[in-house]
Amino acid sequence: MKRIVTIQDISCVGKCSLTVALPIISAMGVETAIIPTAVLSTHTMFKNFTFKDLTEEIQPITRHWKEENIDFDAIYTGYLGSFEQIDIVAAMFDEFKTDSNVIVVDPVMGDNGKLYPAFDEAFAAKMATLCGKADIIVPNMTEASFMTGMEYKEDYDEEYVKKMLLQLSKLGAKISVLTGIGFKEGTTGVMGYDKEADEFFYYSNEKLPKNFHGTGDVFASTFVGAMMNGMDWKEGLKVAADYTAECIRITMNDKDGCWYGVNFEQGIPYLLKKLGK
Ligand code: PXL
Repeated sequence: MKRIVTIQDISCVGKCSLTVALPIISAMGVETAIIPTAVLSTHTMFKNFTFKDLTEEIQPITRHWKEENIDFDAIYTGYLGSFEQIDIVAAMFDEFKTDSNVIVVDPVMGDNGKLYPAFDEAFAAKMATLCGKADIIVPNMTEASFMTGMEYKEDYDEEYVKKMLLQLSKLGAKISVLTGIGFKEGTTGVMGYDKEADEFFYYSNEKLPKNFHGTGDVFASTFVGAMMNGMDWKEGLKVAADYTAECIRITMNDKDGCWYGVNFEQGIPYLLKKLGK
């Protein structure tokens, strides 16, 4: 069985970060180790959330793992809370990188042209350095624009997206993926660029008329799980995009669907079918 580690916060209520990554990747038949970087009562879109930083636990945890000779087929990072955490995670990449494992960085920082409350431009510049140490990065247009200095646009064409991917690839990762990209009314999708193969790849779905929090985490987790099931990055993107769309569909059809996250749990059978399980 493959084993991955995912490094991000645990928002106790909110269906994002670890409460999404752990169940989804585990359900895909992949052992999922975690490093919780902080404990929050909810994600930061709620008011008055509590926050306990766990930065000082990260190095003791990884040091113990080294003593136990534990290694990982993938290292996947999501929401990180501070400059110091990024430095520690970067050092952890150096320690746990092997010739065969894959490092995926989702530089979770914002959406719809704005950074989340905890972040500023200096943090985005720091996150760009972590992206430089990854094999694959999966920002949305907002995060990419803050990391590349390119303008955030809602109205863009294929040429602009390709230009942004080329800029992203200069940060250092082999494969750069932009999420939430639609070229036609009523569609949304992902475009990736493999700089060694000099190849672009685009895949789209119907754009559903509602946005939910945590869909980026559902997408990135599924993408990592799909690659751990033997899919290449392009197949992985398709499965992740399809499952994310299905989760939104299920949530919209649920009259009790909540505002703060998607019903990814009820989409698990769909996901497993996609994997042929
Ligand atoms: O879904 C991304 C995310 C993860 N973790 C925390 C968040 C957010 C988005 O707002 O607040 C704590």
